[in-house]
Parts: sequence; C-alpha cells; structure tokens
Amino acid sequence: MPTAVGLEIVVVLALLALLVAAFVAARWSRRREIRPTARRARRRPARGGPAGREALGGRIRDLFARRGGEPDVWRELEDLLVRADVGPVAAASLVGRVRERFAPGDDPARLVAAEVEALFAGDPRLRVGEGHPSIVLVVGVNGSGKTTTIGKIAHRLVREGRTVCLAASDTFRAAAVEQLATWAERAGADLVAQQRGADPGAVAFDALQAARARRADVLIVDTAGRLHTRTPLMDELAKVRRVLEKAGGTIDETLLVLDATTGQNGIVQARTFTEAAGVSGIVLTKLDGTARGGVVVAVREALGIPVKLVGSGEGIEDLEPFDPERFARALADV
Ligand SMILES: Nc1nc2c(ncn2[C@@H]2O[C@H](COP(=O)(O)OP(=O)(O)OP(=O)(O)O)[C@@H](O)[C@H]2O)c(=O)[nH]1
Ligand SMILES: [Mg+2]
Repeated sequence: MPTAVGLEIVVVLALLALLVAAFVAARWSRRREIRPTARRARRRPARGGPAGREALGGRIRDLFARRGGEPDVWRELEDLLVRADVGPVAAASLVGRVRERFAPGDDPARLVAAEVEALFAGDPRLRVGEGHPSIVLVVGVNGSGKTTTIGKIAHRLVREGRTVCLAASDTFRAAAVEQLATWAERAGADLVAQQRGADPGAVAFDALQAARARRADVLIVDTAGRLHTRTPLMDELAKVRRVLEKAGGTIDETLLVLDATTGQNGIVQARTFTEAAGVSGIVLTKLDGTARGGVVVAVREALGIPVKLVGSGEGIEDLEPFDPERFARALADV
C-alpha cells in the first residue's frame, strides 16, 4: 500500500512539474516573439520613416555629442539628412555649408535649419492675376491632393474678391467631376465640365472660353492623377498645356502637388512632370502628418523649383503660403 501511495505522489509531482515547464516554455516563446518587434520599433528612427523624420534634430545633436570630434561625423550627418528624404546630392551640399560655418559649441541642428531656410530664401510666391483669366494648371500623381488643393486655392482667391472658374480636366476617374463640383460649391467658384472620358484638352479649352465669357479672374485646371512613368499620360498633360496656350491663354502657374509622405520618389516626379508640363512651383500636401517633406529640399537643389503652398489638412482652410523658416525648423526639429 505505502508503495502505491508513494507512486501516486510521484505521478502527481511529475504532472505538476510538466505543467510548470509547459507554462514557463509558453511565456518564454511569447517573449521571444515580442522581442524582435520591439527592437525593430526602437531601431526604426535611425533608419528613417515617420518616427525618424520627427526626431532629426535630436539625432543630429546626439550624433555630435557622441562623435563630435571625429572626422566621419559629417558623413553621418549626411546619412541622417538622406534618411529625412533630403536626397544624397542636397544632403552633401547642405553638410558642406554647415561644416564651413560650424564652430565648437554650435548647435548643428540649428545650422542645418538655417541652411535649409537659406536655400528657399527669396523664392517667388504664388503668382495669379496677370492674365485674363490667369491660368493655374494643377498636376501630380494619383491621390497627391490636387483636387483638394484646388478647392482650397479657389476658396482663398474668392475670399480675396476674385472670381474663379474651375476646369474639370480629370475626365478619367469616376466621380472626379462630382468631387470638383463639391469643392467649387464650397469655395464659391464656377465649374466647367464635360462627360467622363472627354478629351482633357477640350475641357480646358471650353473652360477657358467660359472663363473669358464670364470675365473670371482665375481659371484653375484640375487634371487626372497619373504615374510619371506613363509616357502617353504625360504627353496628354503636355497637350492640355498646348491647347490652353494656342487659345491665347496665359498659364501663370503649373503647380505640381507633392505628397509629403512620398519620400525621395518626389525628385523623379518633379523631373518628369517638369519635362511634360513645365512645373513652376510645388504644393507640398499632407504636412499635417508625421512626414516633414524633406524631398522638396532635394527638388529645390536639383531642379530649382520653389515651393509655393503647403497643405496641412483636409479642410478648406488648410492651405498656407510656404514659409521657409517654419518648414526648415520643423524639418530639423529645432
Ligand atoms: N491630411 C491631409 N490630407 C489631404 C491633404 N490634401 C489632400 N488630402 C487628402 O488626400 C486624399 C486625396 O486627395 P485628392 O484631392 O482627391 O487627390 P488628387 O490628387 O486629386 O487625387 P486623384 O485625382 O485621384 O489623382 C483625400 O482624402 C484628401 O482629403 C492634406 O494637406 N492633408
Ligand atoms: Mg483629383
């Protein structure tokens, strides 16, 4: 009998031990699952991405605090700027200028901000009102914020006492006309549209005639979002421009709408849209998110295209003239 009881105790103990072992193993494996993700999340700022862009100033100061006297600190500063979408060429020239000015005890993040601000200093502002009407052509990739920006610009102009006409030359996307019509109504602007699938150049031509007949001050032309890599679509844009010019229209601005979250692809976009449509300025949208829009520094440096406006939300009031100081301080986080 005593042996049987002893055996039972051993079995119960063994089962208990097994249970404890299984519990410990389960917890251990969960910790292992979680750990790499947590490490990735912590590492992300150093690799770029929204969190990285936010903390640029802190990372620059941190870099100089750790390795201030070392020769490769400048190369690392360049890396940090590239990760903030500034692009390798602009980063190298910015760092060159910061390096020249830097004296021990200086705040390197402030020097970066000052150089970024200087890059845009004296750039022209949005130009409307010279022609009869003055024409603003709005271009960009899909979903960058063209139609929303047009609504906001129209609202501003109407508030200033100008009469505005909108051309619905996005005849491609379903509901594009309705979207622009809604903005026209909100802003108090006129709309000229045709049926879906109509020729965008023909709509622009019609709209120009209508704007003239109504003695509108400004005509803003919405266009369909297009991939800058699709040559026929880029040619179509060039045609819209040609049609307007042939009809005697004065295009005061061709605005490329760039989404701040686009990253360095924005440079290629700026180059190809400029080749097709002669971009005169950039509207940097979605700056209300975590992205700081460092790509416009690359675009300004490489192509000399100024930033004219900044979109900071989805509302009709969420548009401001580009302020180089504010932009530079936000980018460098100072
Ligand atoms: N947060 C934020 N959202 C914006 C801003 N500008 C536009 N959006 C949003 O971006 C989305 C796309 O905007 P649209 O104006 O339709 O963009 P689009 O370039 O005309 O798009 P397509 O015509 O389809 O190429 C919408 O949800 C807008 O509300 C901005 O400055 N900030
Ligand atoms: Mg649109």
